[in-house]
Amino acid sequence: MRNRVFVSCPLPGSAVARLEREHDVVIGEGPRGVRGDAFARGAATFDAIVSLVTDPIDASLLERAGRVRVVANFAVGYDNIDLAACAARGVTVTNTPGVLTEATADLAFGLLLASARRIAEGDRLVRRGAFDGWRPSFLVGTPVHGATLGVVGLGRIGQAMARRARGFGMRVVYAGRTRAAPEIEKALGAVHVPLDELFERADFVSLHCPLTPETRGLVSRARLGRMKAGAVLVNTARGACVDEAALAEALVAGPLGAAGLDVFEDEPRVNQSLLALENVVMTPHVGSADRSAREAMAATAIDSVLAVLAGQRPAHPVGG
Ligand code: 8YV
Repeated sequence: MRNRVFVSCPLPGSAVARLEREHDVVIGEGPRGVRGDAFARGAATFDAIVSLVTDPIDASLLERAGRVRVVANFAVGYDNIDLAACAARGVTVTNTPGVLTEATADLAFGLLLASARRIAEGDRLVRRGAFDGWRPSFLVGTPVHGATLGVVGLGRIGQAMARRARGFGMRVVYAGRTRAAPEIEKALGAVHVPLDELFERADFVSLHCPLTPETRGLVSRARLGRMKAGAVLVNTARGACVDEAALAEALVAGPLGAAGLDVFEDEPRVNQSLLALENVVMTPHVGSADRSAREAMAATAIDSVLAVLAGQRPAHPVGG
């Protein structure tokens, strides 16, 4: 039987064409997704939704879309989805873990290097014609080799980040809800430490945790205050894990030396005080934005929809 599927926006690759062969697909209007007219017009008729992190899936949306059986999030994070509201209506929720691990770790390490070695600042300087000759103390940055990386959340992406750090001759400490298996700790040379100690010991702190009530505001004013002078924060997880106002202050008054941010508290809005700072490198939530990762995310999300609509268990259910 053909079902009706709402796909939040056009997706890369051929996965949506595959879905269209079996079901009727309505594609939303770019970033408006479930807030757009295409969704509003068909809400009561959709059996499945492919959502983005920018689509809030809550009780009131599910009320309007009463036929929906599966919400397949085109992301590994699912903090945009009210899992309890979905469970209450028997709606299956899925995500796309695994396929974006290396891409996200690549960007996180890129932000680490760019913040430490002032790459974006140097680029801006060259472009405005301010490169007026070599000097020993010109644009000197933070050493990466031999420094300590603190990984918050040693899941798939945290581990991929730790592997990159080892390749650059860094020491790795980590903190997180769950302790990694001894063989993972051994392979990565990663030492488990309490969260506050991580902030005190690390030269670089990189966030790889989901946004949950426990991790909201995890990088608080107090924890920023515990960081080493000149330390660097990298965030490719979720903006709301960081108190952005406190971060901006710590970048101006210390102790922070720099930050590399791919995510923001109130996307797509970016805190004005961060925009004014030279020692922040910012990218617009592009952690998973490499071609193969994005095509694999689409394929994974569409496979989940096809499975649930065929009465099968999807490969990546979340929330039970
Ligand atoms: C996505 C992400 O690019 O997977 C996640 O949780 O944050 C990114 O990989 C973004 O969510 C787009 O849906």
